[in-house]
Amino acid sequence: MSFLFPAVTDGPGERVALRFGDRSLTYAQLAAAAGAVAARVRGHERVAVWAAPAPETAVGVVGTLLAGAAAVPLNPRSGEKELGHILGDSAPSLVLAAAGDALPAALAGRERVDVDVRASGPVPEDHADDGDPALIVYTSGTTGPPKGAVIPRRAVAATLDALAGAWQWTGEDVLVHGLPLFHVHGLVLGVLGPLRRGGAVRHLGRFTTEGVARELNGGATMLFGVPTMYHRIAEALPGDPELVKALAGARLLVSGSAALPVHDHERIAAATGRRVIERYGMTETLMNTSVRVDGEVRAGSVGLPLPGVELRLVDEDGTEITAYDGETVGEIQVRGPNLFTGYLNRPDATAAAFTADGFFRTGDMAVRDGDGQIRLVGRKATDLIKSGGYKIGAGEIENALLEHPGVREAAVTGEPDPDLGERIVAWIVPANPQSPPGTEELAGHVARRLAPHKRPRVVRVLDALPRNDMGKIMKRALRHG
Ligand code: MCA
Ligand code: AMP
Repeated sequence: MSFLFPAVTDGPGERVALRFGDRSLTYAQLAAAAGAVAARVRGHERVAVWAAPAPETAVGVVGTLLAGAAAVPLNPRSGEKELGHILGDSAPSLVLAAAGDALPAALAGRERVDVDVRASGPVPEDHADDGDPALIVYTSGTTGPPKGAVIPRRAVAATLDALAGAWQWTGEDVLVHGLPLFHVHGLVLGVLGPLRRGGAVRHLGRFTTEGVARELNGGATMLFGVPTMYHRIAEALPGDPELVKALAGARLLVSGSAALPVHDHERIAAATGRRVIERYGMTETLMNTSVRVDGEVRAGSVGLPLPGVELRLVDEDGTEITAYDGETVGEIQVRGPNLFTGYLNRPDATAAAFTADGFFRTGDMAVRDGDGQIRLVGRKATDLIKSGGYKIGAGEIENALLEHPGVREAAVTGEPDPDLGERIVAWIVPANPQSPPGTEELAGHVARRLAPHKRPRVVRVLDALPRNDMGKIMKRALRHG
């Protein structure tokens, strides 16, 4: 395990590793508390972690990794259907949570271990193989329920070390963010990243521009966020000199999970003199490309392939595009130590995701500029929506909507949104045209079954959905106005 987090075992013991609000843990305290978790987890294969924005989540995941087991982070806001699916699919034999956390009924029959950040146990010897699973992270596809991406330990190490090079990220850095801890961005980059470097992370609990200003003005050096967060920062900057000062003084501002609008990039640059760096990744691949801290920063560019990542663009027939012309569009395919090993229990989906020569098909469309920098231009599948940086499959929301008694037919699309990037729009044919269910009713229904971030923001009622001769819904015909 010293392999993943040398600083936890041999590092600067008295230095602060984690801070969540007014609760903080030094490296020595983290090692002791994670050691205690590891003693309970040893011998288990997969362990669920109730991934609230709290130090117990970090201690639970590190303890699980110290024990050589795999952690399955759970969104504490997951609805009953989504949670039921994840638990049924990943079959964790333990659930780790903070002592005070009230867990939902879906977790009732499972053995629970309370994570105590003041507990103490020895750090076990590391017997894990670098191909062993570290994390199972659930991610949405176009149809059906989310799939569990099995992320091996080597991928975590490879991606974090590649980013350290690109960003000159060291143990001196103090990261601030308010990202959720059940996805790669907040958990792998945002928590495991600082711990691998021997640095610190300060989590905001929930994202606010005030929190960002306070922490960056109070010693934090780096900020990670999704574009929605940078949009809210860009909106706040003109009236907030503290925020201007905070961003201007930061060593590094990084955006990812979705495209950062050029307008927001430019507004932040104009107000603070700082350019936000973009990196491009996926749950299945961790990080593929990044702008380098010592390289040229161009709005809209996600930079160069990271060391160790083989990246190619291919056209419709799978032929590699060799042009560096900034205009020939192809699908990004990647290969390297940063990749997942497959979708849990889904050999069919795993096989479909890879080419014969072992490249992962990202489904992201891009061009390559003259200097090799990658610019993303869209996605292959229109049924994948990115809202607030969360990936959301249209199919899973349609299925949830169809379970509402007031809905006869449903189709879900994403529409441009200045704050969220895309907003989820539900087009429904009501069971009773006289009394269609309203937006709040359907949003609440989806939030309770799946998760609040998957709820439709807009509901549009139609007499019939546009269909082609085969009966397939023509989503492109579903446009407002
Ligand atoms: C609203 N809420 C509801 C309902 N409506 N709850 C139940 N039922 C409802 N009908 C609650 C929400 O839970 C929340 O509660 C509050 O109302 C506001 O919700 P919302 O409007 O959705 O939140 P927001 O403030 O607009 O969120 C914006 C955000 C968020 C903070 C930017 O979208 C976010 O955290 N995004 C990050 C996504 C991310 O990390 N993606 C990484 C995956 P309360 O007020 O209590 O909070 S991509 C990835 O990992 C790859 C590898 C990569 O490249 O990074
Ligand atoms: P997820 O499956 O939630 O991990 O999301 C991965 C997807 O987020 C990628 O396939 C991209 O479509 C998108 N993404 C991640 N980073 C960026 C970025 N910097 N710019 C544009 N899209 C991004």
